[in-house]
Amino acid sequence: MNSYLIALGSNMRHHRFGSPERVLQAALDELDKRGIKVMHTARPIRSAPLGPSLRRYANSAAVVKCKLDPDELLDELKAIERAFGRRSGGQRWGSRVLDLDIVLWSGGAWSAPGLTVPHMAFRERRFVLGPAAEIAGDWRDPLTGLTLRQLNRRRIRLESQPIGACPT
Ligand code: A4P
Ligand code: MG
Repeated sequence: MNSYLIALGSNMRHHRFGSPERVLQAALDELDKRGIKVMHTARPIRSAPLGPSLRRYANSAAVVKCKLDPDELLDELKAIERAFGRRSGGQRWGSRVLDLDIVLWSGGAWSAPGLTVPHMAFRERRFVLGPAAEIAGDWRDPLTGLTLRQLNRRRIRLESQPIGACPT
């Protein structure tokens, strides 16, 4: 069995499910329906958009278990994004009904065209680290050796530095 930490994001309403928070809950239900067992889920947070989109996001994280390898899981996640009406193409980091990213994998690192685990940018993103640390604080990032709790604290410290301050 593989365990994964998945990041969920939404900043558009869905015609059937409704608000971004409800979209995230519906996506978790869909994972379960597809045999991807949802073990823990973080409370959704609201976050200011990073990038060109103007709409605020709902973000969350989940620990899931399944037999799938990372590339197979990514195929499932993309199929769910499509089923929720997400279209490929469009503006990078534009608004989206649903975004599902693989952040961590119990097997460590995976690198192939189209998939890098750990997710390349997660260490810089409070909207990923906050929910992730809530449900899997002791999980270690294989690249830095730091736990999600440590990465989240570090992220918060960096953000509270006064502008121009030089960390020692
Ligand atoms: N890909 C490579 N590694 C992974 C991975 N570990 N997990 C590839 C998932 N996908 C991975 O991703 C583009 C391609 O990355 C995929 O086809 C896959 O083969 P995508 O999800 O289709 O597109 P994207 O999300 O626009 O691109 P990207 O670079 O993954 O963006 P992010 O990192 O997901 O950021 N602001 C707030 N507040 N909250 C957000 O959730 N999200 C984004 C998107 C921007 N601003 C945000 C948020
Ligand atoms: Mg993404």
